[in-house]
Amino acid sequence: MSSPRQNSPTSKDEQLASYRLDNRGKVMTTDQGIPVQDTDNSLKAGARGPTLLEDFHLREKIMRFDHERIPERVVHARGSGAHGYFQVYESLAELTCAEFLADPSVRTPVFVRFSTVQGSRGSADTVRDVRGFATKFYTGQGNFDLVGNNMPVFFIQDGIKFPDFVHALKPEPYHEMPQAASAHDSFWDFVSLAPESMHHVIWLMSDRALPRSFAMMQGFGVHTFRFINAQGTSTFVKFHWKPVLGTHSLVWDEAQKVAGKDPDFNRRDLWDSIEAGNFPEFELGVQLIDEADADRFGFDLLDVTKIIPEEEVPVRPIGRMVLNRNPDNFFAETEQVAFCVQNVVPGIGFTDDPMLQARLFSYLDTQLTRLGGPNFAQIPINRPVAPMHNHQQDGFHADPIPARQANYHPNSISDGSPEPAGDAGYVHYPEIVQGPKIRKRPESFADHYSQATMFWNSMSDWEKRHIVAAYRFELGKVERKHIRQRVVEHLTQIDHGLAVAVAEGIGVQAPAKVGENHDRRSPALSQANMPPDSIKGRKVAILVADGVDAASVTPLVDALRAQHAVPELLAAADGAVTAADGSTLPVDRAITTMASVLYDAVVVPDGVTAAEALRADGYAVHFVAEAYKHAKPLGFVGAGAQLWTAAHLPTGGTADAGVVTAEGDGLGSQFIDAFITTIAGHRFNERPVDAIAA
Ligand code: HDE
Repeated sequence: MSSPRQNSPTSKDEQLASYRLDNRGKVMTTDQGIPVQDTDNSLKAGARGPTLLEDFHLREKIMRFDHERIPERVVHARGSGAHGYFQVYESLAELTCAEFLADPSVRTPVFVRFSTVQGSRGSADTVRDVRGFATKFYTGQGNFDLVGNNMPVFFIQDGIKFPDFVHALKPEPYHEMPQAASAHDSFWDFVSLAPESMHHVIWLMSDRALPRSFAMMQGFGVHTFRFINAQGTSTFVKFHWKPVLGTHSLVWDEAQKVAGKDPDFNRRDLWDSIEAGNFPEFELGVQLIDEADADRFGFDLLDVTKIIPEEEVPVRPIGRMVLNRNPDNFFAETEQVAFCVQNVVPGIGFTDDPMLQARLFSYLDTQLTRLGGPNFAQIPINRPVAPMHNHQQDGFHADPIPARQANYHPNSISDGSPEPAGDAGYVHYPEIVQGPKIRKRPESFADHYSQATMFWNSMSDWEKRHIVAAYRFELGKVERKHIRQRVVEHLTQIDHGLAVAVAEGIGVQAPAKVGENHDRRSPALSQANMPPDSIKGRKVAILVADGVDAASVTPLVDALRAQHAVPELLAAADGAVTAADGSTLPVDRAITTMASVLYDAVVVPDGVTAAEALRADGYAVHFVAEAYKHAKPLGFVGAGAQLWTAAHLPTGGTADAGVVTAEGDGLGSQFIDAFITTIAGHRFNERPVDAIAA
């Protein structure tokens, strides 16, 4: 069954449709197609007697159940997928011979999987972590997999260190704790012994590690790739995904609570948005660098711990991706999709980045264990829409039936077919390489701190506060003091003030100052510089009780819905409330089944009786206080303002930031407009919230 608001099906949708299984109105059979008499009672010798081995349905049913699990991904185990399409704005033929980037009229089908890195398949969505952002483009020239993250750098410079890094990051091997968290000794031990990680670690300590939604985070190809055009000219390229809804984050206390209240928070948001027709959209952009210019940056483009600041090389928007269909089945699609970094189409090539090179092996290799053999490309979600012909054969689960033909090349039995395409096929960029075989890191990879400093310098005050708090939280969970100390010794190389602020919170010696902060910054890195966006997909809780003023609810609900936000009425019990004018307002959720952390904004409407009932309900008062603490937009209408007082919220100056009020004579469009603008502002981190007990 497809989603209600799906656009016209892509070639991939059509291909997948032929594999769709529809059981409705059908007779139950065994895997062999034999009709089943009864699936609730096993075959026994007498109703109370022993079960008979003869019962082939019982044996098959239990056998299939016993083998339902496959190994979860060794990293990025927890993920959520969506179908959609990508369309280029204008031909990029002068840069690349990739056909899907040449024709603006072509909609290339895509399947995207967003993921966390550390946690197991069943772990919570809102942990502090990097998010995977992997896209499979089903192009007419075969599959192109852009397997990126929501942060533009990586922890290590050489893929050979990846197993060590992941072992240190994952739960510690003696007791398998902690789950889905970097706040433990082995992670901080490793990163403090591998200073190349410092740039990525500061990103991880920032709010970028807590995306509000998969549709509100950036994506990056991370490595430098190549575009190669028809003349064989290569241009270095960095890929960027920019979310149309803007880049927005949760705050850490909120993220931790969401992990308990709704561990599926990001997954649910993605699913619900697509079902509601609020399709997540991303713009694909590229930074293009002539190979001849590659040396001008003061760092190495092959070093994956570095970014090219957008102010130095602007991101050129090249196309748009829309995610408009939820998968039909989680296992068949999201779990079995096999992204492989090696999957590139003509016109896109690799560089010598040693991380990229190691990945070219790993992704192909890991699927053998994960998907049970070499034929994983035949699983429907992995099949290209481009035709597939070669002499690779057999192995577990081989689908096609090569019909009476030669299985080698060259041959004369099948007219020599299939024939390689020659230069019309994929041509590896003929880079000239030479050098002694050595295990060495180039000198150009040696600077581990200056871009971490640039990131720190580029943050607003509240972003800096969040970063310091994150280091303090994480290091506060590290048992060994010498590891904490070693980390702050690195931080002082980034910024002395940062190191001192962190040291003060974790009971270690403040390190000495080593050199001056270079004061370079890249404003594009700060979320504070990203302008407010639409309120599409934002969830708004409206707290109601009997006696609520319907006139301060209904127009607001209508206005929010018109902007594709998701207002919900919450009351002490599910069902409906009776408004002051005697009308009935349906309740969407009982307040006790939800929490403020599951909403972006909260409104308390007018109505004296309702406000009195709400202020006597500790859950409702806490709801308001917590939303305030988490810097969320709040709206109080008329008597609803009693909740502000009951929650002991401060007033005046920055305390009022993001709080919209209206007098009790109904809802003017002024309140609605102001509230909508406030929701678009997302969070008001300048509020003084330390004293709020929530
Ligand atoms: Fe991965 N990574 N990775 N990685 N990675 C995997 O492949 C690996 C790296 C990324 O939704 C695995 O199919 C090595 C960077 C994403 O299915 C595995 C190295 C970036 C996903 C693997 C890296 C990523 C993976 C596990 C160092 C950002 C999830 C299952 C050389 C550019 C894809 C799988 C999905 C998954 C190996 C580093 C992103 C084990 C060896 C850098 C988004 O093959």
